[in-house]
Amino acid sequence: MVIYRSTVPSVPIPNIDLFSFILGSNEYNQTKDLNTPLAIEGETGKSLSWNDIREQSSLLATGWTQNVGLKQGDIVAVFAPNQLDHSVLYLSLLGAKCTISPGNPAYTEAEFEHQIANSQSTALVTVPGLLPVILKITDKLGLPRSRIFLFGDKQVDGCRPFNSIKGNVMVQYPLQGVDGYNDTAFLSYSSGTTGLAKGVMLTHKNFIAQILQTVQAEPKDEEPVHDVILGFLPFYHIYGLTSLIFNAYYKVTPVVIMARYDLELLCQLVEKHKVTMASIVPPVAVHLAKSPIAAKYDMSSIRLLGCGAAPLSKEHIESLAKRIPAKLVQGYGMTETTSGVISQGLQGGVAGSIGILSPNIECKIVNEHGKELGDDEEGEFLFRGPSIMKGYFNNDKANAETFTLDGWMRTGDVGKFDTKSGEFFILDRIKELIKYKGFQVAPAELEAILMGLDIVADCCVVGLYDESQATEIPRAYVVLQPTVEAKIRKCP
Ligand code: 4UW
Repeated sequence: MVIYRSTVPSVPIPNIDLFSFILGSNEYNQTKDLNTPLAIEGETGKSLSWNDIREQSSLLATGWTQNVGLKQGDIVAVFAPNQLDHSVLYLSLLGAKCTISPGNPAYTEAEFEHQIANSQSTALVTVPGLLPVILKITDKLGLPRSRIFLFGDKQVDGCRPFNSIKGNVMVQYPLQGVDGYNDTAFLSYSSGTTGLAKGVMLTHKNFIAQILQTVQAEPKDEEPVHDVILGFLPFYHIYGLTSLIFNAYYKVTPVVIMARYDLELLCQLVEKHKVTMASIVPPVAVHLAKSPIAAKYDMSSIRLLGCGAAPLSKEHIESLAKRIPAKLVQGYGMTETTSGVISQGLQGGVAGSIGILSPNIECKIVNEHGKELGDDEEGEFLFRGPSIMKGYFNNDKANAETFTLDGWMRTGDVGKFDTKSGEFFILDRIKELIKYKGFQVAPAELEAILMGLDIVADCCVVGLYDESQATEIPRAYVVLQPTVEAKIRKCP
């Protein structure tokens, strides 16, 4: 049996809470100017420095406890497009020893309701534009408006801006009474290998491991670079949450925040802020490579593009390189692995590979009967290590299906370890999941909508890959009710 381990030495993970880990002193924040812009709102240029974020999140942490009455372990749902003070909100809730359940602001009403009810959230933060739909749900579920908070500075329909509840003393860290190894920092939603979205319990340790593993894998002998990151990946999704908030702020790297993806604005911001790094997904790579918009701008400041969340073909990699001569590194991760576990790293890798294992992470590859396979053999990836989730929230069945008895987590992704290059490749997906532009689409959810229609007797939704856009697109196969079928047949 082969257990793959990283070629990079392991790194110890301290038992501390994530709030204190990010805000406590480290090798980066001891040497950088903490009063310069760190979070920069792309459209307005408004910004927050590391010191602003530290002070505001610490005051707000006290406010959540003293002025709102949130208690350790309370779950707070957050639905919003990327905001300037998203990091302040997240850190403040961690400072108040709460668990954050971030969700997609583009959800439908049913999806919002599923997450709010399933997570058992006792408070919620959103933007005024989403209030009408959120209030319909929270009123129904009995979550009072005194527990619904808003980004911005306006009170709307009895819901307060969260900035108004700041306390007047800063919370002291390290926090007392938080078990970083076991307590859940984020309850993110993912459909995993089957069915509807489930709460993924990610501990403080999972995030700290993810950050330290990433830092550990970086080349040590390079001159320090003053990077600026472009941040359009959503802060609710694990890829954006780790790369644009926790990893960036741990290393005090400025992030230019975009509320949503827009190619022209993206290019303008790259030019204006001399962006050096961006985390992207395959459809964005295709846009950047092919769109005449991108050709109008100077993108030469970009030195590094990280791409993941779905496969990117060699052809697309080559056409992007012609337009942006930056290093493109591919990575692979899941919500359940707290982001990247295999990555080409800054040193790059073979085109089309996903790279090498992160330190601390173990991988094995098995066939459909669970038999362990060896080098160059294709099978399902299983992982073990400190950034792998604690489990699904209140879902023994899914946990039993996902974890083996000796603690390996199944991924539903098929790949191999290629001996020639020494790198991993991802080749297929055997789980019920469609990736549309990097976003999760659960076939079960679309099937449930179709089954709700009177004319549908049965259906099945699958993802078909569209090479031109580098994304899967859902396709439904439907069996109509016999009466409808008969009517159609009668049509001339
Ligand atoms: N190639 C093919 C890939 C790839 C992939 C993921 O929505 P989730 O749960 O999570 C993500 C996370 C992506 C990510 C995080 C950190 C990181 O460094 C990185 O690389 C730059 C990417 O998307 O979906 C997880 C599922 O997405 C597929 C795969 O099926 C996985 O189970 N996936 N990365 N490079 N497929």
